[in-house]
Amino acid sequence: MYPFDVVISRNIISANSIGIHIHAVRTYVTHNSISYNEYGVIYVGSTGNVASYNDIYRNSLYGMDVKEGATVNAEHNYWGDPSGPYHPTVNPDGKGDTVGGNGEDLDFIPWLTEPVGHINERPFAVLEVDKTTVLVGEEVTFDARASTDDGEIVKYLFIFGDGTNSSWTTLPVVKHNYTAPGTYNASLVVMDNFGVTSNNTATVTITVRTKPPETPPPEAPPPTPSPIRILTHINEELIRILRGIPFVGDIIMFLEELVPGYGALAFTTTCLLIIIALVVLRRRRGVRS
Ligand SMILES: [Ca+2]
Ligand SMILES: [Ca+2]
Repeated sequence: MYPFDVVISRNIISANSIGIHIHAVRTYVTHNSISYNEYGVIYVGSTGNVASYNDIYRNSLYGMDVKEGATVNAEHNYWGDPSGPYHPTVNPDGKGDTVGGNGEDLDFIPWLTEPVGHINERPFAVLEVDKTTVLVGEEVTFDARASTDDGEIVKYLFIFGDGTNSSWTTLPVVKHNYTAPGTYNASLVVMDNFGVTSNNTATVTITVRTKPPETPPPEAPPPTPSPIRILTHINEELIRILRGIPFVGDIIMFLEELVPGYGALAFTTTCLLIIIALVVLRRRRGVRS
């Protein structure tokens, strides 16, 4: 298109360092959405440019700038706010993108108070996990589906906080496991269909614990004296006493001969009543005689 060397129209130019860098050519820039770049449009050393009916907004440093004697007629653009672009002297109350120049080499007056086309909003990232405390090697599910945008979220970047990430992926749900114990701040960045990325903080803290050691075999309970052993002990004492008694001692010794060793002890309890009965019987006889 005469008198221009280049026509740039109907593009979405988003999320770059410099959206359009024009050097030594005469350009006509129209009906573009130029947003979320650091610099929207920079003209270097070329004169007679025209830029009209563009939406130029939310470029972080400059919406438009001119360098090395470049000139541009930049009337009738929307700069992100009805108050126009910010220029420190020509329009200090402008709340839109910042413009450079001296007010003549970059002529932005008049500006549009309404956008020409669609104003894209930055996406908002929301990160959710199925659990925040896991063991080493245990799988964690990271879910970005609660993220929002005015348009569409097309890519996700999960940063796991352990030095690894998912790379940009179209999958909104991914799984990851941690190989070492510790506390990890996982985060999420999402990208919309304009290529614009979220800039809100979407983090989740994951605590990873060491696997517990194999459960040791239960310790044997301390030995409790068994009733039988106590009984045996009593019996031993009893036998010692009984041995000293005339006649009774003879019976004991007879029983021990009959069933040697502990067998005799087993007998004693059973035989105790018999022995006592014999003693009592003998005494009665003694009383009678
Ligand atoms: Ca003008
Ligand atoms: Ca968007």
